[in-house]
Amino acid sequence: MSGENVSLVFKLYCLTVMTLVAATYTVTLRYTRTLPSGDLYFSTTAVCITEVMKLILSTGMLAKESGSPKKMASTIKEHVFCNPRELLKLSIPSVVYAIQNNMAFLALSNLDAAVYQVTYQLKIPCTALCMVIMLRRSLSKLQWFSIFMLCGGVILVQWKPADATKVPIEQNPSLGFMAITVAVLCSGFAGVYFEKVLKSSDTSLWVRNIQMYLSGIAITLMGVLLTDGEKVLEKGFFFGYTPWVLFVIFLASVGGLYTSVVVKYTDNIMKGFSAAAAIVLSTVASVVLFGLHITTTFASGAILVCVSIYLYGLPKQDVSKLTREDGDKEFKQKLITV
Ligand code: NCC
Repeated sequence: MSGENVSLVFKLYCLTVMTLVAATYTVTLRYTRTLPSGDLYFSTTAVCITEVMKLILSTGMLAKESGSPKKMASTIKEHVFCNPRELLKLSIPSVVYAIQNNMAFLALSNLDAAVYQVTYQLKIPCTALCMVIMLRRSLSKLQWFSIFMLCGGVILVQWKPADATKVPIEQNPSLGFMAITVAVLCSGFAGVYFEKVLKSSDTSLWVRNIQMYLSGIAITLMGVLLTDGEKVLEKGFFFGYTPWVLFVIFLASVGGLYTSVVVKYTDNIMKGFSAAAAIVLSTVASVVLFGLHITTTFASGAILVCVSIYLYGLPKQDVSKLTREDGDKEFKQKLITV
């Protein structure tokens, strides 16, 4: 399937699943890190197992795409075993994502999930900046304005008063905010780097994922040894694992794969805009279907999100940037169709 002929319904489906999984992931991860029981699992091992899961799932997807085991084996041989240069190229986002994924655990061990989700939205302008620098995308002043408006809108839409119930663990909010800052920078850089590599050749998404997750396993395993090595040797790799921890790993794996599909068929800025639209639309659907009561903060955020989408899609006036116009029109058209 090429980016052009995949249906809009499929793109919408992937975006919606990605957004719902991300919301569930953050809340569940926070829950598993704040339980009163002393048997807290090692977060580094969960990040590592997630990479293993994503490798297995991507190999399954490649098998489906290849059609025959023989074809799949030759693809893996050509792109993985006989291509150390490409493996090395993909190890860069792999390291950065490994840091980001570990930072999410650190942040959610020290901050409320709602505070985390709101602050994490700074990744929207950060990603746009990376796209301008790394992909040489040009953005008009109005598009920059709309990106910051989107960021503000998503913050308002997701705004919930921090959970005042006392958690039975010690927290360090400064450490939590530091972890979010690092995660925001990592998300912007790694997302755009992966998109650049993916779109600069015809190599299958699943091959790119396999290349990235292979180094991901090695890097996150190193993270386990360096951070929790002694304790893991003493208590075991899977110490403290409960069904909830397995659920976090499942969500992280599925969410990661859907993210890669979304980046393949849209782009990193569109991912931010569409995820925002998905949050707004799903809440509006809940109002219609279940009579959910919406707050003034949500309504103002939703208006900001809609206006920002409209502004981002407006054609640029600058003649020197006409090459981006078609893409922008297409972007606007897609979001209007949504
Ligand atoms: O921050 P975000 O994504 O950009 O992080 C990308 C996540 O996807 C994984 N990934 C990326 C590319 C690829 N080819 N394979 C992958 O597995 C990375 O390892 C990284 O975990 C978002 O846009 O908000 C999003 O947020 C994450 C997550 O909520 C945040 O990182 C917070 O911890 C979502 N991940 C999950 O829900 C599991 C992602 O779907 C969307």
